[in-house]
Amino acid sequence: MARAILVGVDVGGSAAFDATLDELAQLAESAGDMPVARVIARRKAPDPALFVGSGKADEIKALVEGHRAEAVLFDQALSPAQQRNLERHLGVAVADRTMLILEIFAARAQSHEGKLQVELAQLQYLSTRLVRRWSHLERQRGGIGTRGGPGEAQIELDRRMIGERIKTVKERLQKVKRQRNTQRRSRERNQTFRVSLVGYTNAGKSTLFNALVKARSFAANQLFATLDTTTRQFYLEDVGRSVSLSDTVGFIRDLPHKLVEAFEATLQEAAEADLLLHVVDASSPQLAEQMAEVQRVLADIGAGAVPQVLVYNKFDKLEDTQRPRSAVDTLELEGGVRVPRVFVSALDGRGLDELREVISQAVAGTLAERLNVHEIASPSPEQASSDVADGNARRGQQHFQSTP
Ligand SMILES: Nc1nc2c(ncn2[C@@H]2O[C@H](COP(=O)(O)OP(=O)(O)OP(=O)(O)O)[C@@H](O)[C@H]2O)c(=O)[nH]1
Ligand SMILES: [Mg+2]
Repeated sequence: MARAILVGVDVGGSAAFDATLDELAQLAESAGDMPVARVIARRKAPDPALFVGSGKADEIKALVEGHRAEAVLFDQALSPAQQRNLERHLGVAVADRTMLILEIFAARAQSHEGKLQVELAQLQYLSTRLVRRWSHLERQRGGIGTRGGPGEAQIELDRRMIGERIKTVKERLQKVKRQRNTQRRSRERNQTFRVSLVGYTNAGKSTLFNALVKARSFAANQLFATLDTTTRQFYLEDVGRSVSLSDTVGFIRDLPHKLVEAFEATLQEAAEADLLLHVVDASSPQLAEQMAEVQRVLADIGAGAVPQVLVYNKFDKLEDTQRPRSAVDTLELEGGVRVPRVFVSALDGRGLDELREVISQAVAGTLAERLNVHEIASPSPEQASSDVADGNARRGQQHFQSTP
């Protein structure tokens, strides 16, 4: 475990800036680091050389020495030059958010395809930079490590080797993709109704997946616990047929675009689904931002038009005042689309019957009709977890018992 200093830079007062650095801390821990101090900086624009100003850089250096830290982690993306200059200035490994996400992905990938996808994303990231933190990857490629910093000639050589490796990995991925397409076509012939779980990382997708199909998918209080897609059949009594349910990789703010591209095959699962269960952590203070981020990624991967059900999970963690009066209602998304919303606790099972019923209605094609008939006032996303109208759904009269 490397002792790490966390740095967040608020550039131009961005709304997405997380002053708590809590998510960065979670990412760091998931990547195997131990955060020992947090630093916040504000700038109109990033410094081209060091990202932060030189005064701030010295402050960080003092913290590194004071805490005997081995790494400095930035919540924002660094350019290759900034990263290299910072490593020289601070004398320790410097990583940004993208790098942490890639490390977590690398540690979690299980399937052949998942591993290839992560390797490709890591190589693409590395192709523009050489960094201390991944010196093991450089050594694997025959590089000289980073003591004293690699020379320019070495960097050129490494770049050529990375380029070749990227080509090989891409070819292998193509092959896996062809196999996957064959499997998909056979599924299409079966005309299985496909449901995909999507949502922000740590929202509880795998826990919900397990609760619905009674399987044992890996669920943990870590970011990106799930990387590879798992699919199971699951029987709906109401409509007397099985549907397939897929658990997928979680989304996160500023998910690097290259990464999304690399995970295209995995995310394709979501884009081709007949129904998306968008799982949100209803107890998260960042609920609105997380939902908006997921909608953005969904649009990005071509899944914007797939019918959605919002699943407000972790109901058990909500305060009494935040609890809805009915288990099922509807919510208007940005852009005016009205979607059903179900409150559940994947952990204790509350709301799962209602969720199964909503899925059944989607399979039977009666969900849209239900939405048109019952109009309600729509709360803004900020109020989404507390301001819940009732009596909007056919069985909206079902109320949750308050917890004992
Ligand atoms: N209190 C409470 N905790 C929950 C609930 N559902 C999931 N959790 C917890 O939330 C954490 C994350 O759950 P996962 O199911 O791994 O979440 P995920 O969305 O699959 O996360 P990634 O695969 O990392 O994207 C775990 O510690 C779960 O035990 C719930 O309904 N209530
Ligand atoms: Mg998961």
